[in-house]
Amino acid sequence: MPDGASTVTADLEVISAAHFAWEAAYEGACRAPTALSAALPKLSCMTKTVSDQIVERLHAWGVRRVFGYPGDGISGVMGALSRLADKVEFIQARHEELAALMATAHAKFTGQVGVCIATSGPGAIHLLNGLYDAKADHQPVVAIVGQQARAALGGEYQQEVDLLSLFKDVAGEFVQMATVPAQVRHLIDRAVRIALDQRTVTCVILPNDLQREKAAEEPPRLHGTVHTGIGKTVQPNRPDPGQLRAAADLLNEGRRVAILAGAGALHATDELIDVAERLGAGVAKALLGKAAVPDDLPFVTGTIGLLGTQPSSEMMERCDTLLMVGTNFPYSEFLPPEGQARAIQIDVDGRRLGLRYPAEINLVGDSRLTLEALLPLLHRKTDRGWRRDIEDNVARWWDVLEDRAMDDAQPLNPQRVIWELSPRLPDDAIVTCDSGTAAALYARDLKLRRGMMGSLSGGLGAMGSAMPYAIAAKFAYPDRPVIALAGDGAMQMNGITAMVTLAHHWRKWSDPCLVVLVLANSDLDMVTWEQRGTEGEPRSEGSQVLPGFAYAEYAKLLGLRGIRVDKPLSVGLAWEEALVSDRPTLLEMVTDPNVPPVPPHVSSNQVRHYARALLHRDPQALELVKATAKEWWDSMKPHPKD
Ligand SMILES: Cc1ncc(C[n+]2csc(CCOP(=O)(O)OP(=O)(O)O)c2C)c(N)n1
Ligand SMILES: [Mg+2]
Repeated sequence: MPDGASTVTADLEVISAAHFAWEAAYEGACRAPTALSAALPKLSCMTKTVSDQIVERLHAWGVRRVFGYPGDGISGVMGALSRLADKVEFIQARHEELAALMATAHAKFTGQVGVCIATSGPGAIHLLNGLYDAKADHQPVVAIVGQQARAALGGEYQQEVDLLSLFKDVAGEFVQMATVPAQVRHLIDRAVRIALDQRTVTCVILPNDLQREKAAEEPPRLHGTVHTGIGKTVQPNRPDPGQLRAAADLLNEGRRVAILAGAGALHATDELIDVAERLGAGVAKALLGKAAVPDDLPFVTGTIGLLGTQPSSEMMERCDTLLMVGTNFPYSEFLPPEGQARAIQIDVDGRRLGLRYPAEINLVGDSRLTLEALLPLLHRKTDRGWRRDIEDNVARWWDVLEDRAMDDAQPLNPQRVIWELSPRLPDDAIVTCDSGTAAALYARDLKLRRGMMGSLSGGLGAMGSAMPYAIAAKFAYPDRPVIALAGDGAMQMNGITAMVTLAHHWRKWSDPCLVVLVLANSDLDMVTWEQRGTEGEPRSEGSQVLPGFAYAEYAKLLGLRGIRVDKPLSVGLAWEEALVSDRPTLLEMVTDPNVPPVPPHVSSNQVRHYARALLHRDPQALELVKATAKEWWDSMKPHPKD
């Protein structure tokens, strides 16, 4: 070895020995006994690390809570989070996927950026599903992910995963790995800004050795450095007057106007109601827009689509004008056929205009501001016949749903479980929902009133979202009652472990009300029905039936309340008890898997497949025929509005 090389190696050893000594002193001082730390002003004796800088920068952006799980790839940031706990609270999830789902829910319910944090390798991989949930539902979420030390990268090191490639799809708008301290400030700034501006997922990858380095709080003012700042983007979000005029003319010419509202219209309740009143229109809602207009208004036709209502379907079939507000509703078969309706679409993101229905006028703008600007240009429709028809349909539909909910089942009719909840929902309730029949019941049967919030994993439809969404909602609004609607499959997937987090934290909340409804039908029922309806396959015991689990007893084991209900008359009382309980309550409702989650339109194909499933000796054939016949009769028999 040449002389020079051995000197360099020796120097490196001295430097790294000094670095580790410094690190140990730093960690030691920051973890010193309370009396000593109290005597020393926090951090003042020590140099600020990259990790401290990251937490402080997130705090400066308004972040007050992050959800995650530790590991040695992210230990530096975890240390900073513990030192700066008075600035940013760390919520430990049971699994990184739950942390990412919580970050998504935080963004959905607060409008702020959600932040999740995980270690390198397995921790990072676990985040993915929750991050895709945020991406699919256009929520601003930043993932902070650890990585192995810089010197090890490319060496097939333990827990080394190519994270830039792994996150390239989900965080396509912005994913970067920090390599020097001077880069960190702008990476955090850009990750937050882009997540908020583009309403998407961004990711910052931090090698673990970098996390302990001295922060470069302000990069040197040199060629090759970046100097970013904090400060939200203010968007001019109102279309130009000419476009608005054209949109108003089109709406004024229409005789049968239908409005479809989505998640982008959740903050435009008054404006939607005013426009609908003026145009004599009905309002249908995409699933994520369920809380945009209350379900108790007579012209609100409810949700649209596979989980939608009959009045929404009928309105879409007969309208001559369609106003789509903040929605990316995907299923074209539930929208009017092309050419039937003249359409206008409003969306903040121009990329999503003209995507689902060929609209004549496409307005880029915030839904509330755009509707507000449109309103004075609209004439009140004098012919209210179309509106009367819609209101009659809606009133009749609620009667049908009530009849269906009251049909006998073995032992509980799941529709009744939700039907009994609606009038008991506290005014400021937040409802979270899982994939499965819970989503169909939430969509169709639940009556959300003004002031309530509700959400679920919409675009991704990920099972196991109701519990993490509910816990995140409770952290954001500790004084509001939260209700999670989940299937037993979703509980077994991850809800059971999320209950441990709930049991750990609930005492901090000013209102302890968090009710977990478990639809205990011992089946992956939504998919069982899909297999019958679309594939003609009978229920396969091996794939569909769930192992038994005592959900209510389990809640009690955790120190929570657990109530098991298997009698129809006890359903309402159980809701009442749970909603006033002094602690979170799990309601295990033993529901009948043979009650069909029927779509408003059963296509002839579906009927054919369904019949084939029965002929193939579906084990539940007789029960299915009986339950389906009851549902059909409820929709056909005369009602007071007929
Ligand atoms: C992570 C994930 N895996 C699988 C699915 C497919 N899937 C959608 S609903 C469902 C059944 C849910 O069963 P359960 O939670 O028991 O609710 P149920 O429909 O029985 O009320 C399945 C398997 C999914 N959406 N997400
Ligand atoms: Mg189930």
